[in-house]
Amino acid sequence: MVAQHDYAHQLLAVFRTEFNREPELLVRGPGRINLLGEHTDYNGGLVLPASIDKEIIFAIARRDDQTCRIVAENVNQSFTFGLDQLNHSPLGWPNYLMGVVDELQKARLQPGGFELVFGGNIPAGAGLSSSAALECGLAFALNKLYDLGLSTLDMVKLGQRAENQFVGVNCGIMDQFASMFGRNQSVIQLDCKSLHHEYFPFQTINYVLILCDTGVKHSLGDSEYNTRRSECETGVGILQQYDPTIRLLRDASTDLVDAHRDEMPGKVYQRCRYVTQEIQRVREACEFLLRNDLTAFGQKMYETHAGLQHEYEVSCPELDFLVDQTRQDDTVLGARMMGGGFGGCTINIVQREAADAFVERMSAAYQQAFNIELKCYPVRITDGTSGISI
Ligand code: GAF
Repeated sequence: MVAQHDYAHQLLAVFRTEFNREPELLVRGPGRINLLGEHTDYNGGLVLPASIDKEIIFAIARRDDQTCRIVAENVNQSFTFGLDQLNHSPLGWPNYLMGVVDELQKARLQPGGFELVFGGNIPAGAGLSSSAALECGLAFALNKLYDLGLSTLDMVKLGQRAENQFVGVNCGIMDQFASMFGRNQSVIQLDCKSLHHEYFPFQTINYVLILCDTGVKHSLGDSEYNTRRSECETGVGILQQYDPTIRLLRDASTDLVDAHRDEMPGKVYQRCRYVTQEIQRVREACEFLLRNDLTAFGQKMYETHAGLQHEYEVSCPELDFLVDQTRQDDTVLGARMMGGGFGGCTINIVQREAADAFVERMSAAYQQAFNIELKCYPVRITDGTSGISI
């Protein structure tokens, strides 16, 4: 993969060829990782994501009519739509962009047409939120170009609504928030109920974050995601009978969930218990970050994985295998599955000098067990969505 600076030049060249002019603006929209706090966002709980150096770059300029012409450089596809003709596209990627335009229009903001070339280095299907990067990057660009007056938080919420409503994926707010609000060398502790957020230092001088991509995406992922959401809502409904102030699972403690175990279907109890414990884990893990104790932090990652595997049941054999491989490895501080589950990546904190050996070992073991080539991505925590100059 070419360096991003070179890649931005490449996009510029495509823009000039395609549209015979210069772009007015270059924007980078990063993907995200999540260190802890999985499946807590839609329960109003705490998450701990960060934006990373896997990103989408946008070269964009206004048009003085209602036409939007877009080129997706990575896949060598183009798509044109009118601002008053937002019809779902079987190509997939245009829907994230049209979703943003749709939400702007619903908010009675009127961007004009535009010409756009975008592309980047976020691996497809790895669960690094290329969708949030697309939504946030376009919202940021149109907000700037058309002076729409949206705040950063407005753009986060707009991106999430685009995904929920136009794309039809019922995600929480974590991915868009991380893509927009990321900060270099920090993780964001986001309270998904109040949307209050705080940055915690994540210094990785001696360590490197490595994502191991299973290369699988089991098809039951989407339906199980929705099932988990409704199991959590069922749990809230039961707890509410005893404490009407409980609106979301984040309002309940693990003790309260335990106290009402007998009133809950077994699976609902398991889900509620995991979520309340996971929220508490994020709180404790942030204390470790303040002390720069990545060893203790890493143990929390293993606890999260166990919860996701056995109680929330969103892992899969490939993810469990990759996490198990690290358990006896004293160059790894922590590992767990990351994101919605049923495939995608594990996230690992690995000693920097042992990183190459780690990748070699993991790749060989995975190849032997599943006959799939393991892709590993070392990632750096960066700032969130912003304009760039080259
Ligand atoms: C997916 C969703 F998009 C997020 O909102 C979040 O719920 C995550 O799964 C699980 O933590 O990435």
